[in-house]
Amino acid sequence: MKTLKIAIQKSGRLNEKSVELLKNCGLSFENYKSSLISNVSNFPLEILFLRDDDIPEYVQDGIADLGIVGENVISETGVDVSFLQMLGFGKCTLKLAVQTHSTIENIADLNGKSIATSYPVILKNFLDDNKIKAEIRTISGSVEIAPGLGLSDAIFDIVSTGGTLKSNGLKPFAEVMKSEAVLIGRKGIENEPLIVELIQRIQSVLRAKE
Ligand code: PRT
Ligand code: ZN
Repeated sequence: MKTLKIAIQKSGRLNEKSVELLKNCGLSFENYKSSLISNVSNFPLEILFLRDDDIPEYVQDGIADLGIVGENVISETGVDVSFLQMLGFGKCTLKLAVQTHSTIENIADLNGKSIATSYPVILKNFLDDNKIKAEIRTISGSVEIAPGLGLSDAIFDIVSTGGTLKSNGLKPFAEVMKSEAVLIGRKGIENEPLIVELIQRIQSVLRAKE
């Protein structure tokens, strides 16, 4: 029987819940921090531990059959994959925010302004849809400090509790997208018997949690 591969985040916000979900599905595997691949002993499955940013492309290209990743990362990479199951963890919202004293109050006010983000693709699509012309400044992290440093007029970033925005003197003014962790699969894989079985197991774990 062919061994399937599932890609999950190696470390970070989705790692623990992804491992827990697979274990709750009755899958038995070692979870060493140092290893990048783990074999499931009681199901024909290998687990690949990756940076979350790499997961959508691995699945699209068929290097992995399945993946667990945030919807935001899927949208940002623009891949063509099947959404197999929403997983209910890793929930967050991508928002536009400005300094509390800013004169920017709505998205129309962003015309001619600059916005710092680590999600330029999602932001560009949103700005285009709303016919806003703003400059996108792509930075890889610590986006919240950009307005204070004079690098941008606004930011576009992930928010969950809002604590980080607040402690950096920022306030959100528009919501662009909601996101949660999702099980994705290579296109066309959804009817393969092992995939169907795995999705059924995941769904019963999720139902038991309700
Ligand atoms: O190393 P790797 O590349 O794999 O991980 P990463 O550092 O890129 O991502 P990671 O582990 O931080 O997040 C993985 C996924 O978790 C994201 O892609 C989202 O789908 C989801 N998620 C859920 C979040 C948050 N909540 C979140 N709060 N990702 C990031 N944050 C950040 C946010 O950007 C902010 O700077 O956490 C900070 C605190 O948020 P507040 O609002 O709770 O203060
Ligand atoms: Zn990442």
